[in-house]
Amino acid sequence: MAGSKKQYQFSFGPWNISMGADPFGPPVRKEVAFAAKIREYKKLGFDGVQFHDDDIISTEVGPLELPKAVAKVKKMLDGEGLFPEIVAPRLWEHPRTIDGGYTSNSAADRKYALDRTRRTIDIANQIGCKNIVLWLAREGTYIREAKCPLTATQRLLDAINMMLEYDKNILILGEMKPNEPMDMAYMPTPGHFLALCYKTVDPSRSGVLIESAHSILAGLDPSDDMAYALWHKKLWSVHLNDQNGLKYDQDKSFGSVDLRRAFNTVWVLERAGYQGCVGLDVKAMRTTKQADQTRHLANSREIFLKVLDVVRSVDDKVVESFRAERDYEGLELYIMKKLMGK
Ligand code: XUL
Ligand code: MN
Repeated sequence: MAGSKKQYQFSFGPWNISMGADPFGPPVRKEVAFAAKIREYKKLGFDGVQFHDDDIISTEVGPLELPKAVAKVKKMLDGEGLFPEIVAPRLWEHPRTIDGGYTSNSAADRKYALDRTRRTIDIANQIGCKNIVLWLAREGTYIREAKCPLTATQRLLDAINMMLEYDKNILILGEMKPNEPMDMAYMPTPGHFLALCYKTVDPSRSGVLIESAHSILAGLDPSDDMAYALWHKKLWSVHLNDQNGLKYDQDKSFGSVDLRRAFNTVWVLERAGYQGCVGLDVKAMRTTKQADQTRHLANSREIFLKVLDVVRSVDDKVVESFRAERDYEGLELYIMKKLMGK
């Protein structure tokens, strides 16, 4: 029944083709122009583009010129047969977001964050995208006493409600991460955000995007996090990648650290009938040469598809019989042999 198998669609963001700068050293690869990046997608087997608002148009563009500027990018996507999967307000680079956007102690800075979010929704509308992703990068603290955590929670809910009311068609996808850049984030895990979803003015339009590395950084297993959100029918996108323990956010190629963890992730997505895109939020190693700067994307996609083959070769009846016998040693060897191709 090969023909009836689900075909996954893949996406990534322009930031995933990067110049290799890190906090300790400058760029090591040349900048690739936006249009050139867009031309890479289909060649690499990708269909969807993930955007920040300022990936589409500069923050300098005023409201009158906005439709024309966005139309230019939409035309570029149409020309390549690509679709915009998500748009996210980049609320962590501007001087007004130093102390957070929605949870900043400064009323003027909170206003900036809300205005910029409305503009992001306008951009998403113009480009034909309903998914608004919120990575709440600076919505947290370096020291606990800096902000009132109760007020911050309410401010986050008020901001999401503002978005849902501003546009009755958009979906809000929270992308949670426990730390970095902040010491502590107010919404450290998808579970936290899911609880907030049910308090919004429209829970049916409030959900999550889960990134593997972010779950790992929170000490959680990405496949369980994703399964939990899938059970809530609220997993609307993913950022698959990998992470070597509790360090800085590494965005390693999918499955490159822990193949069994990757297997469990794909197993959960496949068995639950996940409908979203397979987003790959992966970063090239700093040592990668210019000519290889998209290899991590192609590799991650290939690893996903190979792991999918493994997942599809697992016999549910065999799994169920091991479970019925409480023979988890046997089940473990069965899965390990699948992963080793034996
Ligand atoms: C940050 C992160 C971001 C978001 C998009 O860790 O994952 O790239 O995915 O804003
Ligand atoms: Mn991400």
